Amino acid sequence: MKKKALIFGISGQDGSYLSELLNKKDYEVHGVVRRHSVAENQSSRLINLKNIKLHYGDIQDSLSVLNIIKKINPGTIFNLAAMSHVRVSFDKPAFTLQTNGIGVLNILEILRYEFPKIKYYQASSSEMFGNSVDKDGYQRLSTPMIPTSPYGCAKLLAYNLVRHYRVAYNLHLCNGILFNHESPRRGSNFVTSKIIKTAVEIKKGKKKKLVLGNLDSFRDWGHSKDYVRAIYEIVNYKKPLDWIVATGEARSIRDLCKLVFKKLGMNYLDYVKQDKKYMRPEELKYLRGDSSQIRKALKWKPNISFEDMVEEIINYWKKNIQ
Ligand code: F7E
Repeated sequence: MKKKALIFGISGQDGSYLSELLNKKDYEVHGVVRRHSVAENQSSRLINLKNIKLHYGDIQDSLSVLNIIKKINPGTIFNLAAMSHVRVSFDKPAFTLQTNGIGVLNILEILRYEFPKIKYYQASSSEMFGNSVDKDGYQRLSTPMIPTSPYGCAKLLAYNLVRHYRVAYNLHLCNGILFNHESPRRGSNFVTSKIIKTAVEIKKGKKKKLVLGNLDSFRDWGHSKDYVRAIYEIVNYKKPLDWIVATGEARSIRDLCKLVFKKLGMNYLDYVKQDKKYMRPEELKYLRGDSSQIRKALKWKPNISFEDMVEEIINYWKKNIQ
């Protein structure tokens, strides 16, 4: 019999790459989507739709979660569902807490009472660290977690619930603390896609300026395709644990602008403007993850370099902007 996986948040960047990976590994893949008024947007990232079974549901709606799990009886659940935009979380803090925090509790309660054998992966985030950095310039599992956004606070609640339920009820629950990860499928309101898409539009004469917020924060950017491989390994490891997934390289938003505009034959200083509407009430300034644990125990490492990823996203937008 085929192994079955259920993905909450399948319509997002990581959900789409993960479903492709699971298809290749011969899983029967099920995914949960929320209703979207433009039906095409529910599945626009799901390239191989005929191999995926979609179900309507929402992690805020416990009964919908229970019914879907009962119907499918999966061996593994991946929870990638979230309100994933950090800046928007300042505008919708209660919704963010409900979805990213209580939504996770809803799934864990169902596993605890009804399905204690299911393996569970929780999409935790480097945003949980806030501005804590160890003396050597990295974040790792022992780094204090002091989030600087409602998004980070909600993710930390979920992270702690997973750790607590794992021990208290002896469940196979894992946290992957993923640092920023990008791809052509990244939404264009996240900074990598926004910079690259707008720079291509400027190059094609469709826009005159790129308006950003903080240019001097640093992020550790990897490729989503590499990170879903890590997710798969994490949940299938013999022991349920917490893991850091990162490249270990930090670059500023300014560095990214410089690189992208240069690749397109322009100077970013001629086009980039700042506006405080894109600033955050509290900014997370520096992220750089120490992923030595996963590199050693699971032999995981990123295969796609930062430069190649940027090139891939530039080519995607060049092709898709007429
Ligand atoms: O911002 C700065 C912004 O929105 C990156 C999510 O996947 O990764 C992501 O969260 C940086 C920040 O990602 C603009 O202030 C400047 O310093 O691309 P972002 P994020 O907030 O780091 C973590 C790991 C997650 O878990 C999240 O779900 O770029 N920045 N100007 C800007 N950011 C945006 N979005 N737009 C700007 O105009």
